[in-house]
Amino acid sequence: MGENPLPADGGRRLVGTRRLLVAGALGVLGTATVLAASVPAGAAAGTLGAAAAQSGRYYGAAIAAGHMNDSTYVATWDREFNAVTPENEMKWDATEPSRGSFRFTSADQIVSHAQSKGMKIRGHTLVWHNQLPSWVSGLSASDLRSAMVNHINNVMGHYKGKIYAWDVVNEAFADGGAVGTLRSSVFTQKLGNGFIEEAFRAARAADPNAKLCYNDYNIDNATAAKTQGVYNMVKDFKARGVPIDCVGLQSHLSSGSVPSNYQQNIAQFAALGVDVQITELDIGGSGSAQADAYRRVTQACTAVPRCTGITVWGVTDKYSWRSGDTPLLFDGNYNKKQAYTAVLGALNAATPNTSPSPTTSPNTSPSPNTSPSPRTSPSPTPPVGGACSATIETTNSWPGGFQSTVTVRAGSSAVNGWTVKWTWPSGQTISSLWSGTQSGSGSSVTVSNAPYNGSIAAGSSTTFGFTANGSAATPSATCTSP
Ligand code: G2I
Repeated sequence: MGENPLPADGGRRLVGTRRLLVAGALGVLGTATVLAASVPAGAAAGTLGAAAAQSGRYYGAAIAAGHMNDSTYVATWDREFNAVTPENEMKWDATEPSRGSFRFTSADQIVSHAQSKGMKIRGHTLVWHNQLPSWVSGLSASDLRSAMVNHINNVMGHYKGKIYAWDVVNEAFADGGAVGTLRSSVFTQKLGNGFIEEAFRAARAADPNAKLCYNDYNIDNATAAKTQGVYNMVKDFKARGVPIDCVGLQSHLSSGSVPSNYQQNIAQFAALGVDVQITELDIGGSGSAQADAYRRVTQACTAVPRCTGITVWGVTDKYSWRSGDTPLLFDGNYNKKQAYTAVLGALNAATPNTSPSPTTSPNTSPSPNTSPSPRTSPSPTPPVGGACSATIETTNSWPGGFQSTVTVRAGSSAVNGWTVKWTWPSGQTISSLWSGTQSGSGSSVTVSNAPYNGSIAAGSSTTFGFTANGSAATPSATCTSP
């Protein structure tokens, strides 16, 4: 794979040497410059976001909440970019450091700022072997499956309706080996290769309006084995109706290493019926060589209608994860580099994107989950007053099956342990259940809390979920607490 300068682990070895220059007392948040408004026909736009918007695309940057006290950082983000990806704040170790307890403070900081500026937000990332909290690796297979689905439900649920596209699974393919080889991870070891599909199905149910992406590095060269593996997976998902809407090319590159078939690569993925996004672009180098490489990547995206946007992996070289390579568009003093001018010119030269893609993939086959199915009304809310109550909501359905989320809510006092019961009206059977413990069989269902979600504060709630065979139903459920 000649195009990528990074080691086989995606370059994370570089991270140890990376210097996180924490912005010191640079003052309060900058007064944000309002996102550039639309550009009159014929005029060249003066910022990356406004230039990209002319052809219906976005231009984003990875942002770290820890740098938001640097007013120039925030001002540059606000002025130039109309999209954002939280660099680390939505990862599993950040959002669920211990099982079942979720923390969104840092990610929320980025999301609310982005929303206040009308930016698109990319969610990064739900299932990845890296930046995983240590408790995940100790789980049994069934526990891991339930933890993965629960993680997806909670993180996507928290941001439901706010995220343009989610990197559902990140970097699952191996760098060497035969086409289609997955990297060995806790997910492949315990769940098998089907974990990717399981994650995408759960993700569609959790937020039917977010685009669901597979994201990876070293898949920039159209003919490389790793690229072909991802290509085959996407093709297979589309053929079988597994929900997938986009492929993210991370594109951590260096000057002179942009593959000659880079545009063809974007086009070949797009031809499978998915969007393509350049998700983590940075190109090591300087001067005109770096500018040329950035120009080529930009032109490759704008030449393919379904390449919907570009995100650079940081604003300034100062805070880049590979700052020694000076790979970004602004130098350490926030000066525009030659690469910046090249990108702006290429975006301004793009012809309008005439075929904006639908938010999620159209329903192309009768298979489950190819498109969001409307949520049905939840079961009637039982009176709260007792120790706890439970409501069942259908979150997805397909011919012969459905998926539900059950919300268990504590009444006016805290609950320590709960049991939810209901009766199926017409022969439904549960096929898999997560974040709860099922007992009994037949038409009467009994589910008690999992070891980690039995305690619910007064007035708060927790959820468990399941998939079932039969036609979607929302029977009323009872909840008892010892
Ligand atoms: O490795 C580059 C990127 C490859 N694709 C997936 C991306 O999520 C990944 O991003 C990088 C972040 O840019 C780094 O900022 O992922 C690294 C971790 O895999 C991030 O580095 C971590 C450091 O390892 C931690 O020591 C540090 O506490 O950043 C953390 C927060 O600054």
